[in-house]
Amino acid sequence: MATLTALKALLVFLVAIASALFLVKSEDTNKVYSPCTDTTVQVSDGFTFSIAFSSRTSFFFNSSLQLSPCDRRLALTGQNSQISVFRPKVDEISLLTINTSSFYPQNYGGYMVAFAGRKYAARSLPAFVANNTYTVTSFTLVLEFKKGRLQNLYWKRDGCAKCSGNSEFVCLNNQDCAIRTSVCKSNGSNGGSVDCSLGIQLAFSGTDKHFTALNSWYEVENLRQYSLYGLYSNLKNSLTSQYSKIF
Ligand SMILES: *[C@@H]1O[C@H](CO)[C@@H](O)[C@H](O)[C@H]1NC(C)=O
Ligand SMILES: *[C@@H]1O[C@H](CO)[C@@H](O)[C@H](O)[C@H]1NC(C)=O
Ligand SMILES: *[C@@H]1O[C@H](CO)[C@@H](O)[C@H](O)[C@H]1NC(C)=O
Ligand SMILES: CC(=O)N[C@H]1CO[C@H](CO)[C@@H](O)[C@@H]1O
Repeated sequence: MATLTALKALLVFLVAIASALFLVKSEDTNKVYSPCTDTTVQVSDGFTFSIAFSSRTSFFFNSSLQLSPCDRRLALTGQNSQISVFRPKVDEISLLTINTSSFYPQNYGGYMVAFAGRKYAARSLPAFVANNTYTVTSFTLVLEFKKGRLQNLYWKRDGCAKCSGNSEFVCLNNQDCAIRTSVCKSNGSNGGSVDCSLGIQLAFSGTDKHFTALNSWYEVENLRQYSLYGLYSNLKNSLTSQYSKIF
């Protein structure tokens, strides 16, 4: 009886250690939840950044200088724009989705910019998403860190590798594979049956605040950019297999 009690105690102890290890491993130590505040992160922290949708010109101050949407001089809030906030885990491969069943990017200027930080403000170049003729649904965004601080955000293009051989697709500027907006549900009652929701594949590169290398970018590159869509069941039907379904 005594040994049984001891065994039970040992088990409880082991379980406690196991959950403590688990907690340590998955703990999010980043207390910054605003995309317009500076922070430094480590692997397994959450990291908050944002994507703004607006016209291309609205991301430029005085028509020439591209500023972060966090910069008040842009006055994006006074414009026709929308903001989405995300908090992915650092160095974890994530696929962000923006459902366009009630949000039409073409009605908000049709371009997007990813951004985070204030004093160390980083922003991507504006990427074309949609107008009444074309919609781009697949993107890869690389978040580059140095000692845990975000340095750069950039769109990684694949030169339309997935675009050839389908007449409903058009390669825009040798970089984005676009579908005709007229076949998208997001073109309202004039539209077609395709769910043209946006998929944004994230990848992390550089180093975290303990100089640990962030490797998810290499994983994405080696797996090939779009193979991951198949792992996400709700997107499998909407982003990739839909294409073969309708053509
Ligand atoms: C805006 O740009 C013009 C010419 O490009 C320049 O003369 C002017 O000083 C700029 N204004 C500001 C506030 O930077
Ligand atoms: C978007 O939302 C609609 C309606 O809620 C849903 O039917 C559709 O599957 C969603 N698309 C994605 C990609 O999650
Ligand atoms: C839509 O965007 C494409 C690519 O940027 C451009 O070539 C085309 O002229 C645009 N169409 C309209 C109606 O704005
Ligand atoms: C809601 C919406 O974006 N409707 C557009 C559907 O496509 C036609 C042209 O193909 C546009 O004129 C509509 O504005």
